[in-house]
Amino acid sequence: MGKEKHTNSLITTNFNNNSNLMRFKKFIASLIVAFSCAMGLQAQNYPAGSPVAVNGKLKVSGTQLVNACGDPVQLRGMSTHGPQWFGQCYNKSALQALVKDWGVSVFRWAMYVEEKGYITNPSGFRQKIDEMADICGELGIYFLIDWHVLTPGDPNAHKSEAIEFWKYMSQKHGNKAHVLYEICNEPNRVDWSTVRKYADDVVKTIRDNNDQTVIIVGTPNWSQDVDVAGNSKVNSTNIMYTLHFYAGTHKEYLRQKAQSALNNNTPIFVTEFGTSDASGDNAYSPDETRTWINWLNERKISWICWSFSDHGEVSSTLIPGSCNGGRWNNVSTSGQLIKGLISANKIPFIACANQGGNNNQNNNNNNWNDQNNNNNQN
Ligand code: IDC
Repeated sequence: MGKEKHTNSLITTNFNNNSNLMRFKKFIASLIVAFSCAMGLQAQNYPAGSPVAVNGKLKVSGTQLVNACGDPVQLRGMSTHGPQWFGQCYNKSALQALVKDWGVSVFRWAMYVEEKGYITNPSGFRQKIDEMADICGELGIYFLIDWHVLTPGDPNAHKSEAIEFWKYMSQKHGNKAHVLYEICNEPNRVDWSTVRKYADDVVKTIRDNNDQTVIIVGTPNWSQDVDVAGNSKVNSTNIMYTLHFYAGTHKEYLRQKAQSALNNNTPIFVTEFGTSDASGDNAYSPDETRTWINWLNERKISWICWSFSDHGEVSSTLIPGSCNGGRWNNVSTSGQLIKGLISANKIPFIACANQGGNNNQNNNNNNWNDQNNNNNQN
């Protein structure tokens, strides 16, 4: 044996030693993972025909969100309310219904920073986000992690916590095709140069770990000043800017502001809107909501509705008590409207091969949500 060892080549000799062989295998495996990550790929298998399997890792081209092949993509979906208050609304069964019955392609996690949110229990909330990211991945929909800056309105107030949070998230989820980032929900009472200082640092933190994932940056005035942000853009690729509207408050003038931002080559993502006024609880405005949604659909701008919760305020889409009973289709008046709008005039996804998901399906995959919607329990 010993003699044989010495007569073999160094590599073969090492293979005679089990622990070295294991180490070599691990090394090769890590090389494969590193190579896949570098290519923007990931090992996760998304369900055939699902939004992520069809589109893969998203990017930004001009003002447009595009799939891994560069074809335009419009995501439509629902946002949580504050998970610190409505945790019972967010679990696998809820997500399955949102995918199957509502037809969402994106789910947003509104991680309130204050108001009994993240800073009260960072590791607990991080763990919950990890779980939700896994569930969305299993279902093949995009998952938007929202650092929900609201009070105070200056995102720099918790910048060190934000940096730590995004470092963790970008290391943990950065190379998954389905995870997107929103780094400050609604800056308010601060100007763009102040928000931009925060954005520059957080974007750098994220880009140290992944250089591709789409990052959506909040804009001043409760994410209405997309035109102002567009005049002095964040210096990185795959950046979009947040536009929010509440149909009972924000109307044509805000669409005009958004249009001027688009004209100035500013990519926009509506990560939150409501059917009510800005309080979330008055002035149900179905006609203005439809006007907005038509406007967004015409421009293939992605949108997410506030909120998937049973809070009982006008903007919440479930009737109070629904979550505890797991009645995910027990919609409020707003919910009825929004559920219809998610499926209406859907812009078909264009199938994209070899894009980082397990895209082994054919062009029928645009029927994915339609088929699912046929199972609607309502
Ligand atoms: C609102 C909730 C409401 C809650 C309040 C404070 O609907 O129940 O009491 O937050 O936490 C936003 C914010 C979003 C607001 C929503 C409606 O992003 O957190 O939720 N809104 O006021 N911007 C404009 C409106």
